Amino acid sequence: LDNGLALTPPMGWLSWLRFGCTIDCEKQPTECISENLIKRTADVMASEGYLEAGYQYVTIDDCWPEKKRGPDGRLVPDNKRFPSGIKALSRYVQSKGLKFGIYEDYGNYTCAGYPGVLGHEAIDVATFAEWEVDYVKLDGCGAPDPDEGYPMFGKHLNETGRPMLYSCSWPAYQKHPHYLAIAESCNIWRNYADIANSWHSVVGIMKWFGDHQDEFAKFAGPGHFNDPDMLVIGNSGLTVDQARVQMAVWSILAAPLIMSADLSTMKPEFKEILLNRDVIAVNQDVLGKQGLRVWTSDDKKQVIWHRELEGDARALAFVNLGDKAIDNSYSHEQMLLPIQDFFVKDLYKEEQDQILSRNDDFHVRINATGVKFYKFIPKECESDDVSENEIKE
Ligand code: A2G
Repeated sequence: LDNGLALTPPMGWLSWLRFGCTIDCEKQPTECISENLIKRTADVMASEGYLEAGYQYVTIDDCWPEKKRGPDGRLVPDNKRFPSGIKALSRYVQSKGLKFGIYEDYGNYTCAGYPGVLGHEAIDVATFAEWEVDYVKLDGCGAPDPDEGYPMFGKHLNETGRPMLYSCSWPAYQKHPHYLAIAESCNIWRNYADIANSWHSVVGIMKWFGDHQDEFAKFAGPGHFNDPDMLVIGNSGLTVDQARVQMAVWSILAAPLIMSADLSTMKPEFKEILLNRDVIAVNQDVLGKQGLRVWTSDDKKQVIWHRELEGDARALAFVNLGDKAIDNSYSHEQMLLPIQDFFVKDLYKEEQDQILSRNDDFHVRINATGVKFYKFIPKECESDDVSENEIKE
């Protein structure tokens, strides 16, 4: 969508994966979907380096409104959980230098049974603009005709004159999505099933994105990106190695980097992954070109992902899906690299910078259910990234 937003994949936080539809604030005061949760999250994002690293949007997913609209037909937030109202909350979030997002569904009800948009398009969009919302996720449970509804809702958004990033769940509810139309109407769009708090789920999404990449990778670019769903990193379901895999592959995919964890109890080893500047720089590369799965071993356990970056550089993720460490060498051809010399930087900084000659294979050792993630910079067009003397010996 050409609205000036999401020129690189949006980064932020969304409540769903971690907090779901927890609504009993008496029993679960720190877990429930409430203004306290959003404020607490915004505070940490602004004060602990997330905003500085690029994470900007704080978005409430499902289960925020009252079950019934107000007498004027407007959506109203649950008055126990959002006593100050949404406008005050968006102001609070914005006062921290962050941006504020909200969720609705293009059906009669949201997936969790809260009021949906059907028949209320104009008034809901006007309400969001009045609340100074910066980001709208529009889900698709019970959507009668997504091909008509999503562009129409987008037109309403546009007519408010307020820039609101438009996140569509449109293709996730279709067998044969019309990606050209989707990319014209939406800034980001969910292609596939919801992510869950497990390695199994992350592996399933990576496999699906690889298997189907020819259908939609080409529609990614500045202003419009495919969305494989939230980062699981920081929750119980992924080990540190597995979290590095998700962060690397999501960066190759030019995917939105949307966290969904309790930032106030985030362990340092996961925070370090989420804040890795070199990895984020791959995700945020200005070309906005989505990377591809370029090689899979016969036993399907080794996978190479490859993304083209500005300045003819490439990011390559060597993923080990198996439960034993791998030692292997790969040819330029397997890695889909042109036959030339490269500077190679390990983006998780376990290894020293190295040089790969045009005549050599590239040797990689990968932990079980882990990744090695490198940037390959063509040697002739030496960049500021790596200078000769940085590469000692
Ligand atoms: O509703 C759907 O399952 C959403 N999926 C999920 O992300 C979450 O918003 C949930 C809330 O009830 C898609 O948007 C594809």
